[in-house]
Order: sequence, then structure tokens, then C-alpha cells
Amino acid sequence: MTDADSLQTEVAALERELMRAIGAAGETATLEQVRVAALGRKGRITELMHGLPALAPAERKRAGAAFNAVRDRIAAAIAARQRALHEAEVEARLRAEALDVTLPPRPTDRGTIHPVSQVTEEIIAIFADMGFTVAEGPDIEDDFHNFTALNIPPEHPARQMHDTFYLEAAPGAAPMVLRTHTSPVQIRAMRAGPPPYRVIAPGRTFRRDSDQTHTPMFHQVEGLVIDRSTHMGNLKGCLEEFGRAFFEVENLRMRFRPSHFPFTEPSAEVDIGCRRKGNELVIGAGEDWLEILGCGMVHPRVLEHVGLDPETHQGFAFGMGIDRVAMLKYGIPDLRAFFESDLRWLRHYGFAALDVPGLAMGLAR
Ligand code: 2NM
Repeated sequence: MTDADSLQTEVAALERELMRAIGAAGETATLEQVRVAALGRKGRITELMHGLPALAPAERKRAGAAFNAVRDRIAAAIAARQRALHEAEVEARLRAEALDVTLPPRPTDRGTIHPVSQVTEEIIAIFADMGFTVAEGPDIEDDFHNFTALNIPPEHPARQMHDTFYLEAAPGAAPMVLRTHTSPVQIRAMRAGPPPYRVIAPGRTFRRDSDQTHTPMFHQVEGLVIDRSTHMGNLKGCLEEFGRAFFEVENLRMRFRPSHFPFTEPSAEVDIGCRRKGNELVIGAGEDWLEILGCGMVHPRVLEHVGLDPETHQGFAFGMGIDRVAMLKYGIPDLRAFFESDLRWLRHYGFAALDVPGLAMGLAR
């Protein structure tokens, strides 16, 4: 046998051995070891190729061509095996990590429903039962919807810098504001279509105010009922029904105190009866009073601003702080904790993630 013959026999044996190893590799990592051991810089094929220069020129050419063919077959076999293994591994991973998205969620104790969300849903549920629909509007409002349409003239204190967040204005343009109440939503609702109206507008509101009982962002819900003959008796009945349902007190004491708002005439503030014993606050009965909301008959000038005729249409509106009534109902002492995202606080005052917010469970949980 010539040197070339023995070299080729060796290469043929090596090819069979490598092909077996390639077929036997059960995962991509093993296959990579086989590839490096065969074709790497110090691999077995590479090393055999180093023997070529020792051959006679004619034999060197023949053997070289044969070696190259072997090397290409090995490389192709590795590439094919690589693809097959990779596909199988992806398949296996997809099977192992498959999620059935149609399964119901598992109860979790990791997250809780924020009391503001819970109470907002409770309020919506009560007014929905009375035939109200929910309206929404932008947090960033223009001067007309936040002030002018609500009969708040330019000199009114509520417009002054200490109360309102003004946004930077384009040159010559009036600045936009962060809405200071959700009343602009009612204005938009009235301008969007003909009466009658029966809407509530829950949402975020903003005022430049920060102390123990005020946060610069807080939550309000306002309500509006306008029809041809809606009167103050309807207002009282509606709010008494709300108070009873929300605080879950059948004989809730409630009083309407004369007050003033630019957008209503007459205007009233509503108190509910309560009793304070030590640190505890009992709502419903008792000789003390707690203010919970403001209300009144929508001012004729507001009706005119939305294109309604005060001679044919009238109605009432009210506004309430959601954070405040949440504190009262669930005995939460500190307003600022509402917005600190403290997990211990949320686990204590929050509601179980899968409790459907609403009235079904009530205070007796
Ligand atoms: C309040 C008190 C009284 C109110 C008025 C209106 C509108 F758009 F109809 F004029 N929306 N909300 C209103 C009335 C709000 O909050 C203490």
C-alpha cells in the first residue's frame, strides 16, 4: 500500500466513525463537541489534512480532492443534524412551557385591588342600578371645559395658580390645565348629544395642594341628571339612596346644608350622621356630622353654555371625593398612604385580587 492508500483508508474509517458519532449526538451541545473534534483547528480531519504535503505531487492532488469531499460531507451531515436537533429542542421546550390561556386564573395573594379601585367600582355599581351610565374625559382640559362652561369666571379664586396646574402654552395660546374636577366630563357629555342626561364621571383630578388631607392628584366622582322637570326632591332621593347603599346603613342620617358652588344654584353640602368614640368612627348613627359631598341644581348659565334652554330643561349635579369616602368606609386613617404603593399597606387595606369589586360582599367580609 502506498502512503496515499493508507491515508485514504484511515480517512474512510474516520468518516464512518464521525458519521456514527453525528447520528448518535442526542443534543446540540454534544453535536458541537463532535464538530470541534472533527473539523476544529486541532480536529481529526484537520490533522489528517496536515499529512498531505508529505505525499508525491500527483497523489497529493488525488488525496486532497478526496479529503475535501469527506470534509464537506461531514460538515453537511453536522449541519443537517444540527437543524434537526434544534427543531426537536424547540418543540420540546414549547411543549414543556405550554400555557393553556383558556384556564381560569389561579387565586393569588401577591397583588390586591387598591381601595380606590374597589370603592370606584362600588359607586359605579350603585349608580348603575339607578340608571346612570359612566362617562370619561381627558385629564388635560382646556379653559372652556374646566372653567368657563362651569360658570367659573376669570377672576374666580379656583382659577388662581395655587389651585390649578397650568401646562406650558404655545405662544399666544391659552394654557391647558390638569382638570381640577371631573365636571368637564359632564360638560362634554351634554355637548355630545341631546338630553335627558343621567351620567356619572369618576376619575383622576389635580390640584396644587399637598398636606395631611390633600394630595395633588386625587379621585372624584361627579353625577349629573338633566331632564325637563328634574327637581331638588329627585336630588335628595338619589343621594339618600346612594348613602344607604354605599355605607350599608338602612336608616342613614343625612342633612343638606346650604352652600355655594359657581356651577349650581341652589347649592348644598351633604353630611351623614356619625359617632366618634375614641379612635373609632361609626357611620350612620350618632350626634356628629361628616361632610361627604357637594351638590345642587345645575346653574342656568351652565345649561346655556352647553346649548340647553333653562326654560325647558333643568337638573342636578353632585361631586364627591372617592379617596375620602374610601377612608371613611374602610377605616383608613391616612390619605397619603393611598399613593405610596407600600406593599404592606396594600396587603392590609387592599382587596383580594379575585374579589369582584362591587356591593355583593359588602362590609361584612
Ligand atoms: C360638585 C358640586 C355640585 C357639578 C356640576 C356639574 C355640571 F357639569 F353639571 F355643571 N358637574 N358637577 C357639581 C355640582 C360638582 O362637586 C362638589
